[in-house]
Parts: sequence; structure tokens; C-alpha cells
Amino acid sequence: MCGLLEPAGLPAFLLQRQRWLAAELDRLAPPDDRPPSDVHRSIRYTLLGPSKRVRGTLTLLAADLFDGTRDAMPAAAAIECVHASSLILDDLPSMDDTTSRRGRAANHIQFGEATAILAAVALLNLAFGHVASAYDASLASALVRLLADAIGSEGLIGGQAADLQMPSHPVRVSEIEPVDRRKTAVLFRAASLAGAMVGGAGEREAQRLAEFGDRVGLAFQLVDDVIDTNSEMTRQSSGGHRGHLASIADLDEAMRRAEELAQSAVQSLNGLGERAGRLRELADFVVKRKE
Ligand code: GRG
Repeated sequence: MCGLLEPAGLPAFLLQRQRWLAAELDRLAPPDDRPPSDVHRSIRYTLLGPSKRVRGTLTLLAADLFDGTRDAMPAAAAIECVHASSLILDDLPSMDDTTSRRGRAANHIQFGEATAILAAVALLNLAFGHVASAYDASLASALVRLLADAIGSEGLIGGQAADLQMPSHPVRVSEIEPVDRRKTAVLFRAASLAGAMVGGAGEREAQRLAEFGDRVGLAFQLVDDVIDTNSEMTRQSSGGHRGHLASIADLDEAMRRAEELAQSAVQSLNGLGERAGRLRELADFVVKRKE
């Protein structure tokens, strides 16, 4: 069954959507005992592992703003598949070279590098296949395009390529921000926009939600960089080291910027009505989280 990460202070409606999403992912992932069972175990290990599932939740909350009749769950699950794929690839020895993730062995440590790579590619196929079969042709093709652009060389792949070129010394927020935008904010933007598209948002509403996703995603990654920099400093002071990892020179500056981005994300929700309150709470959670 699915792992849930329930950080302190997570509002009940977020927890509820995390649970729905976890159940959908459990149904979507091929069973462990179906061949090739090593690849299926590897897929399930990361897709159903302990996660906040914040991106898929964002898709569900964005769709909730509208009175559309289409179910946003397949789009949200596809976004989570892309996220899981990116985590597996990110940890590989040729990338961040990380041996642990979410408090346990990284996927390639648990299953070997070849299986981890196959699982990561299979997760992308799962994402595309799922949206292609869940929606009518026109929405499915728009969502496939959205995912392809988000993953591509101007999205996650481009962000990761830039991340690998980052200097090993601590950097200013202005240096890390363009990398963080592609590496992380692009998928948050796609998650929010996918919800708008499934919900049946108009062009201006969709634009507002895309902006919300972009800003909240960048804030999320900056907070992540601060958490990582803090834990790397603790690790180094006790003689450890965690592979390639960009770190932040001025943690206060990064937190100020994250808070500013979260506020401006909330401003992009102006005009979207009462139900946008949940997205405001999500933005608040993103900057206050400690893990
Ligand atoms: C082809 C999909 C694909 C990617 C290739 C490897 C890569 C390019 C990109 C890596 C992008 C990446 C892993 C960015 C880090 C984003 C990040 C902050 C991850 C942690 O997110 P959480 O905290 O994770 O939401 P949980 O564990 O809660 O699911």
C-alpha cells in the first residue's frame, strides 16, 4: 500500500487529497508479482513511497475551483508519475549520486541502476498512457503536450542539466533561481495548469493558475534548498558528505525570497473566488514546512 508523509501542520483537506491520490497510484501501478517484477517493484517503491504528493494535490485543488465534470485524478496521478521518475533519475550516481531518499535507500541502491532507469522510463510511459486513455482526444492531447514540455530540455531535463553545472561552492539566490525554476517550478506550473484544464477554466483563469504554480513551485524549491543546505552543513560537521548538491550562501535571503514568491503566488489567485482559499493554504504550507 501507499506511503504517506504527513508533515506537522498539514491541513486536513490536503491530507484527504493525498490519501485519494495514494489510492489512485496504487491502482495505476502494475502489481509487484506481474513480470517484469523487478521493474514493477522498483516503480511501486518510488511511486507509492512516503511522499507529500504536493504536485498531484495541486492539480486536484486547481480543478476543484471550477464546476467541470471531468475527474482530475488521472491528470494528478500522471503528474505524480513524472515526479517519481524524476526522483529516481536525480539520485543516480551520474546525477546527484545520492544513496538515500525519503529516509530509506534510493531506488538504484534498492534495485540496481539498470532496473531503476527502466522504472523511471516506465513511469513516464505510465503518465502519458494514463492521460491519453482517461480524457477525450482534445484534452488528452493538450495534457500530453503540457507534460512533454514540462519534462523536456527546456523544463526538468534542462533544469537538471543546469544543476549538474552548478559550482560546488555555495551560491547566491539569483544564481540558483533560474535552475530551480526549470528543475522544479515547471512541474508545479504544469500541475496547476493541468487542474485548470481538466476543470474547464477559461484562458485568464488558466493563466492565473499557471502563474500560481510557477511561483509556489519556485518557493518550494528554495525552501528545499535551504533544508538541504542546513542538513548538509550538519552532515559535514560530523564528517559526512552527500554527493553533488548545490548549496545556498545566504539562507535568510533564500527564505525571504521564498516568502515573497508565496505571497505573489497568492496574489495570482485574485478573482478566483472563495474556493481558492485551499490553494492559499497550500502556498502557506510550502514556505512553512520543515521537511
Ligand atoms: C525525465 C522526468 C525526467 C527528469 C529528468 C533528473 C531530472 C531530469 C530532474 C530532477 C528534478 C528534481 C528531482 C528536482 C528536485 C525536486 C524536489 C524538490 C524533489 C523533492 O520533492 P518533494 O519534497 O518529494 O515534493 P516527496 O518525497 O514529498 O515526493
